[in-house]
Amino acid sequence: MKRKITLGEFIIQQQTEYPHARGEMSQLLSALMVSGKIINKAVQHGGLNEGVLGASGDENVQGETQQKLDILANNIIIEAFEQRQEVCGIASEENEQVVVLEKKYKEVGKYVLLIDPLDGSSNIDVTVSVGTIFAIYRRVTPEGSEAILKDFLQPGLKQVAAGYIIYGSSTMMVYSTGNGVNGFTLDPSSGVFFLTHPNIRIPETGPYYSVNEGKMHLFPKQYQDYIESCKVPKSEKDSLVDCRYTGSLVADFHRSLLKGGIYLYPPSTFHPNGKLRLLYECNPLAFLCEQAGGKAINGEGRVLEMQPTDLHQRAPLVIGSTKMVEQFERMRGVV
Ligand code: AHM
Ligand code: MG
Repeated sequence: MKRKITLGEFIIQQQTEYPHARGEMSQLLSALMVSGKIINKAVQHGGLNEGVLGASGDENVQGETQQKLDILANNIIIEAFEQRQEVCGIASEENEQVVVLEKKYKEVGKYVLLIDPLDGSSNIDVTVSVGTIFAIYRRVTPEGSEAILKDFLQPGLKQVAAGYIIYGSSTMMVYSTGNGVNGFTLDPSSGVFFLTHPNIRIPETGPYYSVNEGKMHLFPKQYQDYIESCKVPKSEKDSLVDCRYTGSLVADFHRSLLKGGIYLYPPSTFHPNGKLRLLYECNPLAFLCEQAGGKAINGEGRVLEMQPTDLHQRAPLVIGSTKMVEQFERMRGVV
């Protein structure tokens, strides 16, 4: 039986399709793959690694409790790119300011990297799936200069690549460079990612809706109405839509991507702009979702068209199977 193609081979194959490519994107994706393997090891060891689980005692810029593994994952990725030349700066959910990779800014560094190093970190201590989310943009300032905020505040449409590494019952890297979405599963015995999910297409509709219903009373009425409607079969023939919500966006999105479904993080009285970060969470997943044939809106318009004004800006998110998101839009009266 022919063996599956590895992620490393796939990255090189993609590069050869662009004869003028200098290989930076390949290097960059490889560095993310290696970082993902190191983070995976820390996540999988869980309670065996003394002192790695639990809260760090600090808060991030948004006032949220940082877990020790949040910080570890953040450091692993930043250190990986400090050794390399492809990226001139990193913006992270865990850092108040942009991290400028000083050693490199006089060199090539034509990309900027935006990361949520460990999404779903409230789940780390209880062995529920978590993940690393990443977005890559071409810088807008000239190569050779220091990266500035402007390089990071680009609409999601400008992403040249985005993806995530999910640390779950198996570990997968799912990404897109704007030419479809592919998924790779880590073989724990060889430490190699193999292409297991080529050309992922999100089903037009699906059997699940994902939302934190415990906060339902805090959501705008249109969201409440939509969520209620998910519980009512439209006709006798209609199958029921089940609720699935882990509290890890990356896990809830991954399920919707493969099985079909809709994920909502609405605005609420606590978080008038929703809780999720536009640059580190909404944009990369919106890019993947659209690349897989799905739809992602901020409740009103396309997520990828939003012009960010702030690094840690939040946005509401409704994402998933096209027909389900469109049904939400009809009920919300935005189309
Ligand atoms: P995090 O990046 O700090 O983990 O926060 C984002 C997480 C998402 O993964 C998840 O969907 C959401 O927060 C859960 O929030 P809530 O507990 O309000 O449902
Ligand atoms: Mg997150």
